[in-house]
Amino acid sequence: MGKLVVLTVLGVGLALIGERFLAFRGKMNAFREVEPVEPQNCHLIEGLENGSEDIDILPSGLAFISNKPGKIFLMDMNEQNPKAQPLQISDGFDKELFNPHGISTFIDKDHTVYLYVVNHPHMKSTVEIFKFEEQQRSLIHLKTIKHELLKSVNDIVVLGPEQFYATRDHYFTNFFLSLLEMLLDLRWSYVLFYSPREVKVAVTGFISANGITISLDKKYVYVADVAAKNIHIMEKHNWDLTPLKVIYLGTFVDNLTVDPDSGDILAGCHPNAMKLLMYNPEDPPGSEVLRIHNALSEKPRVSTVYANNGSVLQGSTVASVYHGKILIGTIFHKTLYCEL
Ligand SMILES: *[C@@H]1O[C@H](CO)[C@@H](O)[C@H](O)[C@H]1NC(C)=O
Ligand SMILES: CC(=O)N[C@H]1CO[C@H](CO)[C@@H](O)[C@@H]1O
Repeated sequence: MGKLVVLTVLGVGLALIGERFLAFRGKMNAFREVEPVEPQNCHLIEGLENGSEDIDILPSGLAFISNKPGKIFLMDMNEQNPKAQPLQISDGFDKELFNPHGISTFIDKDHTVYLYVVNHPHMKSTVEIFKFEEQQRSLIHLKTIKHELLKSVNDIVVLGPEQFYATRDHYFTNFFLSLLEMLLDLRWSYVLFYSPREVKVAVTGFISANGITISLDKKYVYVADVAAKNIHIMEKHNWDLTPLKVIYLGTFVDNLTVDPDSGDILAGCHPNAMKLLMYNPEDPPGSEVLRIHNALSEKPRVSTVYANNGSVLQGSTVASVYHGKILIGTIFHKTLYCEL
């Protein structure tokens, strides 16, 4: 009898998982093709062929680009033909294990630039703080932040010295449980607030919270829920986040940045995520960059800045603009520069 119950429960469980998997596959838009959209004068950036997951551009036009084999590159967006150069990284932490993901910059009162980098050494999550030395083109490692709530961290946005929001993209750290979590739409993924004095979950309820950024006036926080294909807009009161609205984009939204001129949100997206999971060089995953105009207004408008079927750029994760120029990064592929 007991066995029968177990089998029944198992059967129902499997059926449920199968149903969810089919729904999930449907949601993955396996066959969605994109109409090509290309701004003017696009070219690929030399030396950034293995992915450039996250990009953050300083008000001065210096772009930091995090890259797969444990490197951070610098590029000056003011140059006619910008080139990417790897930054020297100081000793004092385990460079062999450096596995950079989301990055965020912070400039203090004395104009010193700090770079905060989400690091995944041995599948754990830490946040590394570096001081940027512009003359030497180097990063001086200052500190490693660890905390039990800092798990499966995807991206961060720095608000002040050692104060940031970080997204946790899935709740379970075990691979199969995290897959199940996504299939079952558990929405246990969250945004964490970190400061030396207090660490807390600021807001929860995401299937998979990914990119995070803040509005130009620092009053609103934008979070991409990649599996839900939307962007959550939240109002910031002290460190609390109050959900305001959700903008559905219908594509897998990865990382977010803000246009420093207009305040528009730029979203690096995966138009056909299934092709990312089942990579086929003959039919590669495409790229898509969307601009959300007036995100805070009653009727935000969404336009396509860039779209490609993978023949030029595969698996776009992030797009960052600087006065009429755009840099588009990818998970494992190339990096594209265009004029808008
Ligand atoms: C992608 O688009 C290019 C031209 O825009 C076309 O030549 C190519 O066949 C397309 N590739 C796929 C896999 O559809
Ligand atoms: C800033 C940010 O969210 N970076 C992420 C961009 O997307 C890739 C792929 O999901 C993540 O691994 C990065 O952490």
